[in-house]
Amino acid sequence: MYSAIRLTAFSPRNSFSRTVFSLAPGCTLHGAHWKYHILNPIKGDGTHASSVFKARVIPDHSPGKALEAPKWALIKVASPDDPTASENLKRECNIYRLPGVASANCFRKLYDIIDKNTIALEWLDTTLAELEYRSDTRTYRLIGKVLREMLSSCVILEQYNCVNTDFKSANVLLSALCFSKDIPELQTNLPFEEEIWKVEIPQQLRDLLRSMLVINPSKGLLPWKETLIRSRLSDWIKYGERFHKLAEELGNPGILFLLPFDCGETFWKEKVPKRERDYGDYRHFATMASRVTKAQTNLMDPMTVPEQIDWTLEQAIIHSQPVYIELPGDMVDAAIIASRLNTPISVPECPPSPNEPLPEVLARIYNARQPLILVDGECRSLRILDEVDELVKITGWPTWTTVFGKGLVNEELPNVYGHYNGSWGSKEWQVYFESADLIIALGPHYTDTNSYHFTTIPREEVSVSLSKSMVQIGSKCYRDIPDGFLFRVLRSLDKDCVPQVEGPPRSTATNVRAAIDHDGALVQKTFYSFVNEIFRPNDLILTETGTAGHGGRQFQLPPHSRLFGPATWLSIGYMLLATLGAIVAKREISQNANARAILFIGDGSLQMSVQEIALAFFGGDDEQSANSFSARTYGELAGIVQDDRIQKGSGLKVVEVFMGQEDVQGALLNLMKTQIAGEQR
Ligand SMILES: Cc1ncc(C[n+]2csc(CCOP(=O)(O)OP(=O)(O)O)c2C)c(N)n1
Repeated sequence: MYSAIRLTAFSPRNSFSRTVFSLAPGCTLHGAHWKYHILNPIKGDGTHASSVFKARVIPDHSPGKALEAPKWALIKVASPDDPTASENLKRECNIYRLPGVASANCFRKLYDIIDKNTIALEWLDTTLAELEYRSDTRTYRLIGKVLREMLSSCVILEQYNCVNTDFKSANVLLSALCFSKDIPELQTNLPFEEEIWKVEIPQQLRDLLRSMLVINPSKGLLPWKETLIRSRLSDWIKYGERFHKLAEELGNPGILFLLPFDCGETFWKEKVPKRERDYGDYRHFATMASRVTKAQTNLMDPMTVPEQIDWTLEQAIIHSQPVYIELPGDMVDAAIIASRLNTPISVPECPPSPNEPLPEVLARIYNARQPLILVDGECRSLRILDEVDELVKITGWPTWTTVFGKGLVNEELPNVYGHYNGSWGSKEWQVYFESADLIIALGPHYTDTNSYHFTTIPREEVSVSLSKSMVQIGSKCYRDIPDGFLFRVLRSLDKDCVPQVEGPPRSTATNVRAAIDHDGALVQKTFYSFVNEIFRPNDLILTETGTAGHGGRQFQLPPHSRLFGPATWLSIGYMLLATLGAIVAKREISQNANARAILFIGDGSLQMSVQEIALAFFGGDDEQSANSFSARTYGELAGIVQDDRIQKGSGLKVVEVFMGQEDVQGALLNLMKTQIAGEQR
């Protein structure tokens, strides 16, 4: 783990020397790894026997020197006239070079020994002495980290029979990542006791700082007295619930030390930082999400944020399931290291399982007499659309989609019939479907909306279903099947053994436009076929819950277009926002500023999120009033569809169409009739 808290290797000294040896800003030092361009001298805390400078590191690109260079370094120079300072610098180097110290994150890195009086060290932005205490969770976390790094350093030094005799806040170096982006101005260092009484902090924190941060070199680390621990223990028990809450919030039981026992309720409510406050527990959302996510993470610590985000996204990619990343309010402006962005998230490959039912599936295919393929919506998240396309083309078998699967196969292929709507569609299709002896169901998603109230789910005994990590043949389930099963089926398939079959007649494409009465009112039954002609390849087409979602099932989609319709939860108001998001993504991915998204939405649903239309105005180059249309008849709609502003214009276009209040079709009509009958009883 990258840590940005470093301790300096201490430099024991017999006397202080005030002789300062100076380097001129602008001069360049040559080290074994890099060159160092001196910028300016650094003012220390007055206790150092050597001079220090900030330097810019000049990378060395010559062969064999490809070591990744940091941006800055600190140059430390001992005066050549001061033998004690030189001796101290030498000792300091020896300590930095101890293998345990050199490899530990808690010590500053030694970059180069330039000569016997000059060394180059890692640059860190500030020290603990310069950091202003704030009563917030980030400061508490920082204290926890400082303590951890300090104690780790003691353990490492102990291996070499060394102790750090120079613990002080000016020697605890911090990177800007540890705290707020604003590094405070240098402040005068007052003696510790005076300093901590200047800020309002819980008594426990004072105790902690006194015992842990201020080390008396002659006495070492002072342990708490047994009597003190006894008295605190009863408090810890008394305030157990508060402790538990804070420990949960801050992710560390170390908060035990910080619990303010000696202050009243007001202090607890107003001063102790806790996200919960009086506004309720924000983590309820994370808890709720935990039921439907594959992985969750809570971004509490800037040091670990990049790894946490990458891991969580990796889980989403591996499992194709939702994940939840929790971003506490006080982390929004935290700086983090961005270097991981250079490496794409890689997903480990799974070897095929020896128990997967490849022979069984192939046998079903070769022996089929009346087969069909049913493409459902999960194929997209299974990332098998190329394989689905190949299977549909290789077999030439009759292929239907579910509602959710619509748009996932090329509807212009001769063996693709469109979406299967059971008893609401062609009788010949229904007969073929219900008497099929093999249905290859790809990416099934059997909700009531997606299966015409469960009436179009294939019979289990004739089905071969491919889901995430599962293959089901009849009633037998094969679990833990690695991704790529359909790919392996295709590679093993002997094309000459695939039976050629005759499907039912395709629907005769009637010329809807010609059959429509020009002056007639717009009706659900023919509206969707009528507007179909506005679609072009690559369009995004979205249909909101309600009549629009049902009607959109009739669209015949051009190649490479995508249809997003309601398939499961159907929350009205969602599709408008989805349209705005989808078109932004589409334009970015396709690098085509003219890519189009077409939304069909009822007036009821529109009201849920209509204000967001304001967003869509950004990027439009025409006057909006010139882009609003309305139609009540097919004649009016035909004129609008042909209008150049619709055909060629850019920006948002709104076409308002009017239809009867109880004008519904298909499965929705049944629902409405049942509802009306129920209300009349
Ligand atoms: C948040 C939410 N509330 C209620 C519903 C139930 N619901 C489904 S469709 C619909 C009517 C939508 O009206 P409109 O958008 O005008 O569509 P249409 O009348 O054309 O079907 C309602 C209330 C829902 N799906 N989601």
